[in-house]
Amino acid sequence: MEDFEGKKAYALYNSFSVGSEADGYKLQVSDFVDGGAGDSLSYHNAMKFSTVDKDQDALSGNCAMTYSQGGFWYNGCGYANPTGLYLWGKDDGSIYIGVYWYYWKGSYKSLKSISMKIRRVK
Ligand SMILES: [Ca+2]
Repeated sequence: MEDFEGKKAYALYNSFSVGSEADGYKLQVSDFVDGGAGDSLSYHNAMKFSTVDKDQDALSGNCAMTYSQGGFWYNGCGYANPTGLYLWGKDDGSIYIGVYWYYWKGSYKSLKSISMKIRRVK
């Protein structure tokens, strides 16, 4: 991930998998290794994938609709929001709608980019 000042960091998870459609695309993530970004994804472990029109989060309301504005494995709601609104580095004023990774820059500060890369291990 990268911020608008050109700083970069990453978070590595040695175990990552996504369940079937029937299982709500449930996330299984563990074995975090810090690349400077901190661990914002473990909070989302064992959550199903939610979107505006498919609420499978742990909040009584709908995270994707009310706060995060994206699709993700929302819990109640999230410490990571890579598919949030693109706010060009602006602070979103504590409404949690931007692209953020909480344990790196907080949940108000929107990042320039977050990408997820997955590779098979033996
Ligand atoms: Ca909900």
